[in-house]
Amino acid sequence: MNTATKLGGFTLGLLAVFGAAAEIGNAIGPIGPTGDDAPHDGGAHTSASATADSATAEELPGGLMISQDGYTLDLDDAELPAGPATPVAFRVLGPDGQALTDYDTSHDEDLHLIAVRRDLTGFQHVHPELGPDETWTTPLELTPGAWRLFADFDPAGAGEALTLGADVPVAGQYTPQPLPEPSRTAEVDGYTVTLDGELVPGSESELTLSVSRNGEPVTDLQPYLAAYGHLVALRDGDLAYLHVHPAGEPGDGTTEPGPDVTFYATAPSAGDYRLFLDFQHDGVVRTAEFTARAGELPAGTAATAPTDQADGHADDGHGHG
Ligand SMILES: [Cu+2]
Repeated sequence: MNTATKLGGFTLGLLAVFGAAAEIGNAIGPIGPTGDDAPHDGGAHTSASATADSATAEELPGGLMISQDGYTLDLDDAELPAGPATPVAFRVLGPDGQALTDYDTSHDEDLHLIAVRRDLTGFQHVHPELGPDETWTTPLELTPGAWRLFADFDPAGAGEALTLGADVPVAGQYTPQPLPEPSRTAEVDGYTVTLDGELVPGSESELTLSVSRNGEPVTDLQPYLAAYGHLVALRDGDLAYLHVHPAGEPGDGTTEPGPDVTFYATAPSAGDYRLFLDFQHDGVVRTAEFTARAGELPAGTAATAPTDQADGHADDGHGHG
């Protein structure tokens, strides 16, 4: 493209602007008070967390650590074989070093296990069984590649859920998949799910997902995990696990069984995220996947992508209440 050469001189200026924006982002991001001369990458972990660890822990997205607040995700195996139903076993170790067996139920389950390959494919959300040997077990469908496992649970009495994450390699040849472009529509098994709302860096925002089938809004979604849907959002690049909660519970009068399911989600930074919506209809749980972008990416190209509103298009089937 010859515009590129024309804009050559301009690029340096842009780089300076983006640099400044990155600085601001970093300053706003974690905590604020300590941020004078600590280098972003190196010293930040140790110095910032030492001065204000409780505050830091709350600001950090979940799922980035294998051990947090005294709890550790302890996988039985350092690597796993590929297969359609590979047995996976793990324990959650408590502050006393013993396997944790007492949990407060959260979203209808004591522990939620999320498995995803690091390229954000292969998403699975399962509920392992806690055996008498204090070990959680479940089969997972694993393909070759680098996998990330998240255990999302609420230790009894702790009053707060925790998400620990651990890497596990699956041997074999594979080709990492690129992240799909941001999209507001996902198809799964004949269902169409549309996404309304924006992820906003650094603050909570409302996301509404709308389920239809054959152009008809679905109004008889079934409760799943104490809501009419369950949403997991992971940040592209490091798989930070976002805090997401549904608006209302089935039966409390604030939420309907479709077609709209509303969530509140907080994106910790600008960037791309992969959203995984689990919903249940006709007795089957399905997952609709979206890429969503929070804020502006310093990519120049994406912001002006020619995917305007398709207004000229006949917009039948939309927005029936
Ligand atoms: Cu779950």
